[in-house]
Parts: sequence; C-alpha cells; structure tokens
Amino acid sequence: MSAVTLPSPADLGAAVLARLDELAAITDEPGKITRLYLSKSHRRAATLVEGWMRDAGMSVTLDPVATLIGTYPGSDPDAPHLLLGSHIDSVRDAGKFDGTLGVVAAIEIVRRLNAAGKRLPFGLTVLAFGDEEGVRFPSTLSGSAAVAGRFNGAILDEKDEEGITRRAALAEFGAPEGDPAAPWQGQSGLGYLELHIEQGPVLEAENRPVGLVTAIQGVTRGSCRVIGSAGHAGTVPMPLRRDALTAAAEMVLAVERIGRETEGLVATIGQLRVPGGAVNTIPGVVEFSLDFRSEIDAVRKDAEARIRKAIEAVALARKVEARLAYTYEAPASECDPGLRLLMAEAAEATVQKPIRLLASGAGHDAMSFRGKLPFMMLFVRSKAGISHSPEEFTSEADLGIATATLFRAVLDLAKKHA
Ligand code: HGY
Ligand code: MN
Ligand code: MN
Repeated sequence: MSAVTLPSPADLGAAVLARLDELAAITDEPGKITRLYLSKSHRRAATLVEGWMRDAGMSVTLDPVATLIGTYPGSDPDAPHLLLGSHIDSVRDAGKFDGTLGVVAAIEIVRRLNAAGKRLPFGLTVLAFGDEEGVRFPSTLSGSAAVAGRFNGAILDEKDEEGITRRAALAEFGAPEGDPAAPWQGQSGLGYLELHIEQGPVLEAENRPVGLVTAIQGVTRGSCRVIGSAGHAGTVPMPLRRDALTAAAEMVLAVERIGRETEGLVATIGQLRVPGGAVNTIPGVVEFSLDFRSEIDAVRKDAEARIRKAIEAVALARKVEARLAYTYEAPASECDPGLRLLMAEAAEATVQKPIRLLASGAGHDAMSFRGKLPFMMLFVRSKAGISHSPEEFTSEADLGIATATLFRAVLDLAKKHA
C-alpha cells in the first residue's frame, strides 16, 4: 500500500466538528439534543449518517436492530475487516459529542482514504449503533450485541414507557426483517476501535488531550416498584400510612450509602416516578431505577445482594412491598493489550509521551465485543468532565488530535498487515 499522508489534526478537527454540529441539530426536543433509539430523530440522524458513509465510498446497510453498517473493502476483498464506530443515539438533553464523535471520526478516516484512492490490506467497517444509551428500553447495547453475536432475542418484547415493544418500534423505524441473534453476516473482524469522549475529569486534570482505556467497568441496571397504599393526604393519620414515596426515599438513600461505603462501587438512582401522583394523595406506588457499576465484578455482584437486602429491610419496616428486578448487566471488560499498544504508539506519535491509561466509568458499545473480538478505546478530554448534559464540550483542537491518533493507529495496523 503506497503511503497515505496523514491530514493535520487541525484539518481533521474542523471537519469532524462541522459534522458533529450537523448531527446536533437533529433532535426530538428543539433547543435540546434528545435522540432516543428508534425515535424520529434517530431515523433522521441515520439518514444523514448513511449519506456521509456513501459519500465516503462505503456501501451501507441497515441491520435488523437499526445499526448502520458502512463497509469499505480493502485491497484484498476477502481480507477481514477492522470495525470502527460508536453510537448516534443520546440521552435526553444530551451533549453533542457522546457517541457521535466515534462515528463521525471513523467516517472521516474512510472519506480521506477514499478521496486519496487508497485501499488498506484489510477492509474497514464503520458502525453507527442506535441503542447505546439504553434510555428508551430497559436493556442496552443491543446494536453492538447483535454485531458481536451476543444478541438476546427476548429483549424484542421489552416495552418503553408508552408500552411500545422494541419489535414494534423497529418495524416503525423501517429496520429490515431478520434475526438479530443470527451470526453477523459481516466480514470476520480484525478488531473493534472506538474513539469516545472521556466523560470524566482525569484527562483535563492532567492537561492531556487523549488517554488509552484499559477496561470498561461492569454495570448492573434494575428497577424497583414500591407498593404501599394510596390515601387522602388530609385524612390518614401519619402512623397509619403505608407511604410508597417515603419508603422509596429511604431505599434510595440506602442504595447511596452502599455506593458511598463500598470501595470501587458507584450507585445511581437516575429516575423516580410517582405514577398518577397528586399533591393531596399519599403515594400508593412509586418506581425507581438503579444503576451501579464497578471495575471488579465481585464487588458489583456483592452489591446486588446488599442492595436487595437493604431494600427488603425498608419494605418490611414500612409495611410496603418492594418488587426489585435486575434488568440488565454487563461484566467489566478489558481492552486488548495488542490494540492498546498500537493505539499508544499512535498517540505518542501524535501528541505526547507518556500516554495516560485510564479505566472507563461509562459503559460503551465496545464492551459488547468482550470475548468475541479484540477491542480498544481511545478517550479524548471532556471539559470539566461533564457529559450527558448540554455543557458537554471537547475542543476542536482535541477533536483533531484524537481523530489523527485513531487515523494513525489504523494506518499503523495496515503497515503491519502489508
Ligand atoms: O450508561 C453509560 O455508561 C453510557 O453513557 N451509556
Ligand atoms: Mn457514549
Ligand atoms: Mn452516554
């Protein structure tokens, strides 16, 4: 393969930022960035990204769980593919970099190779997943799970808050028929690389633009439905109440206490609902979510039992019923040492020595490839470590450095396969 001239980080940064801004304008909540899985805005974003993939010389398909798959064959059409990508769905009122950066940067790399008429010794497959945040349905990472060959067909019957099943939402989206659990018909994979914002404070605190991910911490998600007895706020004496909300509040604080007390564990209650709540009614039913994580699976599994016990103790003391269900989990996942070395060399050649290694507190599509394909993540600095917020920010210069690092890693891998 004749040498490919690596574009300047400044040039790459400008191109990537322009596309992130275009994607950021696609939302279901004007004035905010909200693009949930299989929503109208996800559909519009997928159409825009598909166009970018085609313009970059890729052929594009949509898989049965609405992942966009762009392929750019190598000089040897039968050679395995290197997979790159991330996600284009968002949380509610999100930032414009989370997920989208990994997709836009990967497309930019293929666009540059195609414009230069270059083919690598392996193919490139760019993946734009749509269900990384897992905000609409209980479980998450369904897109990368399908590509990685670990899709659980049972989740097709999961319902969102409106009672719409995944299956129905996929049909509405226009996803093609097909069994997402079937082995992926794509090329055999060399590995999976994902560029993502750090969403934490480490790189900024150490004044570093990029960092190498060592592992992604494991996660357990759950939901708890607390059932007490509704009553009139004015007539039921305090000692006779079975207030579902105050019971849930005590449970929430118990979960927080376990998170605070346990080394290496984080625990979050992100949602709490009082269905049909009213100012003058003692809540009879309350539902809340649970999300807790650790780099050490034993710590997280132990926390599952301790959290269950703490919730049951409050329920007993307050004479309410607590229906706790753990709805999703993924174990801690190690990045591949070989790909980490490749990325480290690319980062050192692009920006700085020595490179910072750090674990990922956030979950990512990359973890779906554990045990299936070698994977590696590159982080880029987040201003004040903020994410899942409109305050999320990464500078154009850092976008360029990170994209150049990823590009260099791809070219270095190509040299090893030449
Ligand atoms: O939940 C997560 O860690 C990711 O942002 N979806
Ligand atoms: Mn993300
Ligand atoms: Mn996210």
